[in-house]
Amino acid sequence: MSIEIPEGLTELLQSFTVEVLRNQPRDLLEFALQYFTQLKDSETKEASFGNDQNSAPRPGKAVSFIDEAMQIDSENGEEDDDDEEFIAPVINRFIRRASVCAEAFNPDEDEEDKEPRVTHPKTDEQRQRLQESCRDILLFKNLDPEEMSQVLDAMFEKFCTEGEHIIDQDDDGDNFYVIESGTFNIFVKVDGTEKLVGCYDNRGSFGELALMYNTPRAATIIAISTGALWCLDRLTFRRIIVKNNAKKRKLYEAFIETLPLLTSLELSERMKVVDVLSTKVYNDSQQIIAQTKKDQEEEEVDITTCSRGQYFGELALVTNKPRAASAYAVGSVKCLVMDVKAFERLLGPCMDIMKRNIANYEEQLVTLFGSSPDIEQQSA
Ligand code: 1OR
Repeated sequence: MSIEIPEGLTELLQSFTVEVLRNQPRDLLEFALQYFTQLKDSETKEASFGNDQNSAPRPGKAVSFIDEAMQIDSENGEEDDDDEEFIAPVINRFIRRASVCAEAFNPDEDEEDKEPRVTHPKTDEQRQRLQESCRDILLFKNLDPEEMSQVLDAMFEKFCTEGEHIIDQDDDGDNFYVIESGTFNIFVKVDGTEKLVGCYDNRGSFGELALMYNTPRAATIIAISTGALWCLDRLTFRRIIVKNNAKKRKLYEAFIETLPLLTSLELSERMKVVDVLSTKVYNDSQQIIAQTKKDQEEEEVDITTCSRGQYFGELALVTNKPRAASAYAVGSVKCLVMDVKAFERLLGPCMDIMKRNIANYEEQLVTLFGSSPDIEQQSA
């Protein structure tokens, strides 16, 4: 007699087990009660939360957290949230496919390590193009040279035609993709209808989520031009990238817990933030972000200084407008950086805090100049 395992049971028990192991609760029954009640609550919210704001495709931008040995500032602003004129961006945690299991990898159960290494031979010219395409891929940034070289060896080229489905939502994950050229639309099903939520324009990467979290594909990706992709197979991705992320989680877990911005996220969501962060180091005076459309004649004015645990670079992503200010390193600075797609996917629940802080920027500018035309425009 065969017994049918209900759909979702494995993932449900897996994610519960992960949370138990993480939290080591003394009263397991009480913990289970809380865990499943919360899960049910968020499912109810998911069902009732509409998403009618469309996200325009955006150019490559990133948000940075400062991770530098300085004093941690307390959370800004006590004032109430008044949502009137602020429109949160599309990102809606409730419409994205729930990836129940945030636990990416258990290094002790490293069955993938026993698999033979994958190598796709390449000409010098191919390898050069590949290296160039992978230069800004955040998921590769924390790899050591040996790991990076194994990743490059394993990658293979795929040319695509206009209209080709590279990934279909709900399929199993096979490869991770790095874009060399071409434009690709991102669709996510909302109430059974496919909705365009973004676009990759000749740069970036996709297809990491299903491989990282062992979940079905969270979006459909369709080529809207001819294009060239570099693909990394699932096993190599897990053996190197996911394993590396496990190390990264250990390294940044404590720091992430101190960030006021992320307090609205659940633990598993905070861990997903760690998974997409990479580190960037800047020397004294080096520019970190550049104000767009700045009048060359205009002199720059020092508005504020951010320190450990604070963040910047979110305004342009939240408002989908050009960068409103430049940021420069004061002394040696280490930032944790997240790209715009991950920002949209993961930080929706943190909007209230960002919104409060954007209001603070306006106050600062009004104090300095008597008005804040740029930011008023941006947050409108
Ligand atoms: P994957 O392995 O699930 C589909 O396969 C890929 O689309 C996914 O990994 C991401 O790399 C990529 N939500 C989910 N997946 C996205 C999204 C996304 N954008 C790109 N992918 N959202 C759009 C954020 C701009 C959230 C929509 C609510």
